[in-house]
Amino acid sequence: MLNFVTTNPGKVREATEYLDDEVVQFDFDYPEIQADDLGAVAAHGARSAYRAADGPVIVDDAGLFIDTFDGFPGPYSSYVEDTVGVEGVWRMTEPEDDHAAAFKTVIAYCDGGDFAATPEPGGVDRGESAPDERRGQDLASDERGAATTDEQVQGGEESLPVKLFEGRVPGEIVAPRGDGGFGFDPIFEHDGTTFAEMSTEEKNAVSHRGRALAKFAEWYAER
Ligand code: ITT
Ligand code: NA
Repeated sequence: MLNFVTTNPGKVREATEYLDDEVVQFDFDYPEIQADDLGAVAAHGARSAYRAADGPVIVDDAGLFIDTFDGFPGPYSSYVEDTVGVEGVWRMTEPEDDHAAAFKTVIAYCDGGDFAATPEPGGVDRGESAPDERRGQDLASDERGAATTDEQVQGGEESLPVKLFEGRVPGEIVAPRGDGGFGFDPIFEHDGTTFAEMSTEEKNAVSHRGRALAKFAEWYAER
């Protein structure tokens, strides 16, 4: 059994499609550190949640990055959804010439152990990934990557190893369409369709979370 640490049932629905293991929503509002780095937020969340949970945990920290605003709202997406709102983000972007954006997510996994003995998955996206996804791949395949080594030497709570998996999807900010999905899905268009117009399966096949989950699921199957 895998605990998905989130207050967002939409994320759990998406994860369930990927994992053979039972995925349970662990509704634990972990303290989100102020950081402009999704990986750092997710890693910190996974460590604090692991201490409160019974078994392995994943935390997924995501954000909407709008090019013309230099990536805003990015790590502050949750706050912006609550304040400006989804429709408001569309109105902010509409007058701009460039509507390009991306969703990104980082999944952080923690089970109290280290990862040295777990084989890396062979060839997920290998050779055909965009620069950003390659970075995700490298991050995921570095068993003692930035989020673990540096923090391990500090000892204490921060010594719990965490493994990170990234996903990214490019798109455009558009006027809201569709009733599916959650969050900013109605204003995020990918290949002519908003995420809110897609089924969970269709969204997973192209989404940031789908990509990160695919990498995670392949690795987790070996664990
Ligand atoms: P947890 O932190 O409890 O998991 P959350 O919904 O706050 O739930 P995030 O901080 O990762 O999750 O998400 C930041 C914001 O981005 C939040 O407003 C989400 O609704 C939105 N978001 C995340 N993933 C999304 C997706 O796949 N589609 C649309 N919006 C998404
Ligand atoms: Na959050």
